[in-house]
Amino acid sequence: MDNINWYPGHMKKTRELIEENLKMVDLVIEVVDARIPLSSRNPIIDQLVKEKQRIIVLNKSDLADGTANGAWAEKFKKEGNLVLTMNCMKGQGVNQLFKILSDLQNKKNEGQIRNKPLRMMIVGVPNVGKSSLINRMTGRKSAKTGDRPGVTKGKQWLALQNGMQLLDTPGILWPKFEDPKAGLNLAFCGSIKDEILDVADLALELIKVLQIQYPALLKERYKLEELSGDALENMEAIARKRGFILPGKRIDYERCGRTLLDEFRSGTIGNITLEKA
Ligand SMILES: Nc1nc2c(ncn2[C@@H]2O[C@H](COP(=O)(O)OP(=O)(O)O)[C@@H](O)[C@H]2O)c(=O)[nH]1
Ligand SMILES: [Mg+2]
Repeated sequence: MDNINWYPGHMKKTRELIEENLKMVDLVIEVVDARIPLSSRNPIIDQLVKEKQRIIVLNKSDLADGTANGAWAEKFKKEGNLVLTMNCMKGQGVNQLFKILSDLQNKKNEGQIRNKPLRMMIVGVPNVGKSSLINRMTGRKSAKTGDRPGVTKGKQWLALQNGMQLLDTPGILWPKFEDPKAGLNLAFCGSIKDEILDVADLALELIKVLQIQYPALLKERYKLEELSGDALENMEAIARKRGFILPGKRIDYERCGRTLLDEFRSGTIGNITLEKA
């Protein structure tokens, strides 16, 4: 996870750097988390990218709801983007991505005497899978660590096997931390530090969402006969089922919360998309 503390001057600088980098590329690959396709977008991404050709990558699609992935892909397409559903951890979708890129490359060089390589950059908020995507595209084991917001001076191009050029460092954008709902979604998905809320409170908020959006998965995973309308009661029922009980028969909310969050983040509860298209 990128531990960046965003402050206004920092955001301004990032914005300027990204705008500068954008001038040099033919297209932008915007990576979002398929479980929270709205919350995981930078609040001013459209202002930044403007009319530049864009590919939206719905990443971590392996953790999201398949039906929702399709609906989000449709929605983003209707808005004029090229869209791709990917799993950058496993490399799923990389071939389709290269196919799209090669079509764009052909379009760029149509009627040209000398072929110029397609140039692109990857942008997104922290933790959506930008580095994983770079690694998949370049075929390297590990891309650069020590990410910086935007992209700093001394930028370098990574040559892809097909001759295209990718900016070596992704543009790291600030998340929607001013929108409380987006903040919670990002925290559920592990994109911002758990410290904003304690683990038990965060898990309780997650239960509130899941008991409405995915009641069957919640019941099934924790072997609950029925769900209460009250999230705290559900959390306590889960804790009892799992034996998260402290001396004096007190509920171990902390341990229960930790388990719930871990199981949600790893996809163990099921394929879940928290935001509907
Ligand atoms: N399940 C799953 N995990 C992913 C996927 N892509 C990346 N990750 C994981 O998400 C975390 C953040 O990925 P990273 O590439 O570092 O994100 P970045 O901060 O945007 O560069 C890492 O633990 C990755 O292994 C994906 O498609 N599916
Ligand atoms: Mg990274």
